[in-house]
Amino acid sequence: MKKLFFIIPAMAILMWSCSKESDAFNKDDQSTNSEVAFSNSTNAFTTFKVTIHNLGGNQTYPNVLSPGIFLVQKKNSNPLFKSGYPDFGEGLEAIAEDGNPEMLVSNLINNPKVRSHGAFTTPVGAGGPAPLFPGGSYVFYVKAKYGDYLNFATMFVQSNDLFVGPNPMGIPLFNDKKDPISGDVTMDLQLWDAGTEVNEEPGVGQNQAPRQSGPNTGDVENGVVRPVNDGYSYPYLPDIIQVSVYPMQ
Ligand SMILES: [Ca+2]
Ligand SMILES: [Ca+2]
Repeated sequence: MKKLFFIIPAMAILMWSCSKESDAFNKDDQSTNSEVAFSNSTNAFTTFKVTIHNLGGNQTYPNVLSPGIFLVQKKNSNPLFKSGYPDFGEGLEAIAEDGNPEMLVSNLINNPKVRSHGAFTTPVGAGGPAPLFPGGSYVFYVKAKYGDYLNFATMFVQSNDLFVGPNPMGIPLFNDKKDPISGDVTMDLQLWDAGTEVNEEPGVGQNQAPRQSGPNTGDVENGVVRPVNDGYSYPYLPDIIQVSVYPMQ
């Protein structure tokens, strides 16, 4: 997984030099899009297919989403972050600033509020971990039972520390009748500011991937995680991302 550190530099090559697919991506990574720490399989569980699709949008800079974290979490929990509070320091910052889920995947292993979790890293049809460009999709599968919630976070790439995901309580995977949900959940998403790096103009800032000189580069913010509200304009999320959740038979 450590080669994920090269995702953003590799993306810079892809985006600005139009080179062929970078060899920096780890094509032999066996852990891509996998689920870890799942240990309670019974017939009460339903498997869901989750698809994150990059729709592109109309902004002047390419819409790119990053590899990220996904998890099945328990009701009334917020293991990723709490809105209005500082980042927990467990790895969300590395996703929001650099598109690297490695640290957070490791730190969630023993979290009692997390039923299962993993990283989505490899776009459908790609040979290995890579950013998600317009037209591409990440797909992953989770197992859950009534009372479980889905959460995930993917970097809104041409930013300092913004990510896309549901509210910290997640998306309920079952309705009040205990039936699994099925369909588009895009309207449940928000564009969040991790509060860890001072924002620059999106698509322009020199401390943003893919222009930044390296991971974790930029002015420290010491802020809180909250919906982005910095005076800059951002695309309407349903124009740039679509997320669907379907139960498997
Ligand atoms: Ca920020
Ligand atoms: Ca940065």
